[in-house]
Amino acid sequence: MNIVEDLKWRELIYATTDPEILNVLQNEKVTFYLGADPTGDSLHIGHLFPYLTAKRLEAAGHKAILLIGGATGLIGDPRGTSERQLLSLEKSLSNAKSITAQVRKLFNCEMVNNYDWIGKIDMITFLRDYGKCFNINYMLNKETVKARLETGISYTEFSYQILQSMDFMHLYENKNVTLQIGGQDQWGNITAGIELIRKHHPEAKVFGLTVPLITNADGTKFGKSEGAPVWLDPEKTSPYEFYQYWVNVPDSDVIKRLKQFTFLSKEEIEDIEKEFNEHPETRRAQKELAKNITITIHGEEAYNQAVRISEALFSGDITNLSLDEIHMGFKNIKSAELNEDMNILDALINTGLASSKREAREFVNSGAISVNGNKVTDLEYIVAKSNALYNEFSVIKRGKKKYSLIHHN
Ligand code: 383
Repeated sequence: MNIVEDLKWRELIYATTDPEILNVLQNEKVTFYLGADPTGDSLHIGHLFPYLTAKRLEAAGHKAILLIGGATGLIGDPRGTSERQLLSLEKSLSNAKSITAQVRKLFNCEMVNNYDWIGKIDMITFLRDYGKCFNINYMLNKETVKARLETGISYTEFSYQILQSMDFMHLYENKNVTLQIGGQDQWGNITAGIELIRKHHPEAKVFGLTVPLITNADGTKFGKSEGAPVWLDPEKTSPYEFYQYWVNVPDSDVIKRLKQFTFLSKEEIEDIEKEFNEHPETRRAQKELAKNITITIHGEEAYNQAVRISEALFSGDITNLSLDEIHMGFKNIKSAELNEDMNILDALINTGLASSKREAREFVNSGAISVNGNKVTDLEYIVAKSNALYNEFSVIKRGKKKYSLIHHN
């Protein structure tokens, strides 16, 4: 399969400004760019999708330039229904540094920061050379601006499209960039850039390509785990949590995600899909997805660790985990603070694993309870600090899936 067939098969193309770009991508080598603003100190998996698409283009022989919006980040791409809070210059610079390092790990390509050219343009040049090329009506018609006319939009955010257009032109003139890619939400900014370039260079052949917005089959927002974004920064989302996110992708989305987020070939994915259709219960599709993407982002070692933590938590025997691994595995699991040793029945109630003494007794009697991997059948059993892992943690497990962590003070 050539690159265009591959992109189409994976459903990675939402729109192009001109279908001619598809011929160009198959028959020529282009230099393209993708930008991100340093609004936070880490990218999340929503960003990852266009970056992986960029990697596919790069693997097909095209040259990628990744732009960090040191300047545009100070202005704010209009979105939603309210104005963004301005970022301080320090915050923007430090975010840009973190994000650059993050992208560097994924990509070994040229990176640029638009602060380097936009930061140098004076007011008069801005209005004469750029502002003059933008018709107000045209600018008002951009979806992101239109969506804000009711609730209000500052002149600052309104101007954003001009800045992103300046980037495209700058990169066209200086780096021979002829294609900008981005998410569906970037369509207005990308097309504005093409218009600007054409006004200054009527002969220019420049293109835009957008990737679709990812949606979950059940209508929930993609890329969030319990309301919080799944970050690429391992300090914000541990590799274990990251792995868990992918391993828990519902059946309805998993084959799509394999196409969008992994570099597995069509044959490999079709093979997984076949097994998935026959035996979805093995969850091989989810495991392959989680493996692939965790290795891409965090490396092989972090992946192995994530699997080890998952297996330990599944079996309830966490005695082989390091203290760090226990912390990772239990980050989102409720822990109970114990100031003194406690009888198992009280501990079950304390951790919410049982709602009454009667229920707690039933669980113990039926053999459903284990502490640190050992089955507990004695109703008088004491959950003691002296038996705790690292003298700090005890894990109570009820049945196959329910756990609770006890933190002994
Ligand atoms: C700035 C200057 C440029 C080109 C692009 C930019 C950034 C762009 C933007 N992008 C989003 C961001 O930074 O705001 N104006 O959060 C997201 N991107 C990518 C992709 C996406 C977009 O970083 O759809 C998701 O990740 O385009 O929302 O010259």
